[in-house]
Amino acid sequence: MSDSKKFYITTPIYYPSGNPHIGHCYTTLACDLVARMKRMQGYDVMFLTGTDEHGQKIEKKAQEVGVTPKEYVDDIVANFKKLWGRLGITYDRYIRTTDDYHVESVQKIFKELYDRGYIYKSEYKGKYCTPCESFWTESQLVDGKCPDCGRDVTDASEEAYFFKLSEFGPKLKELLLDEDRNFLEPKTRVNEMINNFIDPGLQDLCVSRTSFTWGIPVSFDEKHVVYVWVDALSNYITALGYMNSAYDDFDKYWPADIHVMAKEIVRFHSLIWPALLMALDIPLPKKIYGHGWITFGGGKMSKSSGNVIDPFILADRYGVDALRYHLLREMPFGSDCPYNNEMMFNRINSDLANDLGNLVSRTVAMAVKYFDGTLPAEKEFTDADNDLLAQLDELPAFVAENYESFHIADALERIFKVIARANKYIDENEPWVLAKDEANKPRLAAVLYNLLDAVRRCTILLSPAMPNTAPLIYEQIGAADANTKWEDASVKYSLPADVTVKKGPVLFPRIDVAKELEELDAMSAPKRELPSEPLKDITKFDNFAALDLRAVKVISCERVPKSDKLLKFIVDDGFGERQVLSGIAKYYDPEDLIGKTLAMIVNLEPRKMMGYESNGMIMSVRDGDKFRVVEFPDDIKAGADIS
Ligand code: ME8
Repeated sequence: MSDSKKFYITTPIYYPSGNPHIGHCYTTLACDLVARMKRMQGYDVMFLTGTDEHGQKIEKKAQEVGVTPKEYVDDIVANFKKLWGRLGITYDRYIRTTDDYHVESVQKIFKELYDRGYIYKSEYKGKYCTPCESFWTESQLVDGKCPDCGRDVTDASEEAYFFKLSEFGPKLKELLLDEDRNFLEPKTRVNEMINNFIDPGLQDLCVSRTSFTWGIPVSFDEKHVVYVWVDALSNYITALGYMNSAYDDFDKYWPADIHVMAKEIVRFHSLIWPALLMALDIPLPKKIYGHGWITFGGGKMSKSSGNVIDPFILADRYGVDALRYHLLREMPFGSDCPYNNEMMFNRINSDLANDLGNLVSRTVAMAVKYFDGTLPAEKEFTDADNDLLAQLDELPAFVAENYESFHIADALERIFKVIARANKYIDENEPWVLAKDEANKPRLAAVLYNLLDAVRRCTILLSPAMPNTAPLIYEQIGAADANTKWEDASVKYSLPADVTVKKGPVLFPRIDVAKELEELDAMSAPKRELPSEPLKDITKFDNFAALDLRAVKVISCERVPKSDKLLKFIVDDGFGERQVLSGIAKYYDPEDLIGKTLAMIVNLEPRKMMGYESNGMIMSVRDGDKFRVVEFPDDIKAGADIS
């Protein structure tokens, strides 16, 4: 295969600090769509995704749940891979930054940059939270305090290595402004990068830290670990075997055709990454594309915002292809897109069930009804076919261009316009009227053949978005699996003249929007953990009024000898002292209760326990399998009645 027929596409490597969500799905699906199209066009594709597994955040998360960072990420990486499997993502390689070969390469890259004079040792100054052992920048602080624990931070510094990013301003500006190159899309991001970062002056970048250990050690100074971006960005070349022997594809696939990501990390990819590559004397990637965010209730959907809609549930309930289509169809080029389930259901109903599903089922049903499923070879084509055919002819180039430039929603919209045109063609040509007269059979056959061929051509173009649906449609329209090449979408009438159709199941059942919304709501409502004691029967107010509930002060408290359950109290009930027993010895040190103001039922009949008389009952509340006394503040007087 010639060099020009290779295509290298990447997603960001995601942080496995939490499970993947719909936001990660969009980038990965968009790349999958383009990778699939390129393969259909005969390209040798390398589609890379993976996970960015080092750093302080992951170190802390692992600590919180009591596992090693590697154990922590292993679990989440398994979920990423499971989700990509479920969504039919056809990545060719999955890189983990904890993979040995990546670690080895990053150490070599760091050393190389140091040897070339682009990395130097200095001091990192920041705001330090001592209990969290974390450095923060001024902008990360929340009200001037540690964003993690809310405590005060102090000015501190640590030894660190820096990358001379400041040297690259002019070259980066030239790169971003190069009209022929079109390095960064969408164009609006170019101005953002220049106005906000390059023109004010790029700062050198801190590339090592000593305040945490979960990272790649700097080979020549082991108390440092490589900090974030040199480790993460290098994945795009280490995964091809750059400075390691795990793979041997660097010369074949580099430079990347496109790095895809959302807008918040465009800065790193369009400034730091090219600067690192220039410093290493490596060719730059051809393009960076920063799409918008899938938002939810106004903010970026993220692991920490707790508003994550479970892609597994959506795929299981509505089908992988419906979910794929919806996400790809909804996200406009370069801007944000709100996610909500109702929009998805409406989209499935209108585009997939109504337009595409109906076109396929009506066309196949008519071929069965009027020709027993096999069209006659004799057909009468007329000028009435021209408009539909012209639209089909223009479609493949438009879709290819727009898929490749990540105007995916526009491409899909256009395909569905042609599908709508085909539906209209049915109404214009009224096959049910033609069928009434035997003399019209050749015309009727031509109408149905045009429709089947339109379905075939549109399905080829849709197949990168809906890879599971395409074969089902091919089967129904008698195209079998012969139509998997992109160029077949440009070929008119490639179905056999006597094509045989086959009725199949409904492709996209209509969704009852109100009912589904209700069911999803019920699923996402937080599950209540019911108390272990069920509610008792209703009782009369008098039964309550008969109980005398008071605040009492604990004068003394000690364990009952030979009992591991009972504590013996002397309490002041406001009128005098009395002795009372309570079965809470397992949960308290007696000394801790002395002086406390507790709740007590004071008019229960006296009872003997372990030889001691108990005059009343101290009230406590269940806390899991423990009990805690009900307490009042100190200023509540002994004997105060509780109602
Ligand atoms: O930034 N809408 O990892 P990350 C659209 N490890 N896309 C979204 C999204 C949303 N709501 N949420 C996430 C990192 N994404 C680094 C990257 S690359 C060398 C290192 C997608 O787990 C989108 O692609 O925070 C975004 O850029 C990426 O996930 C951020 O993933």
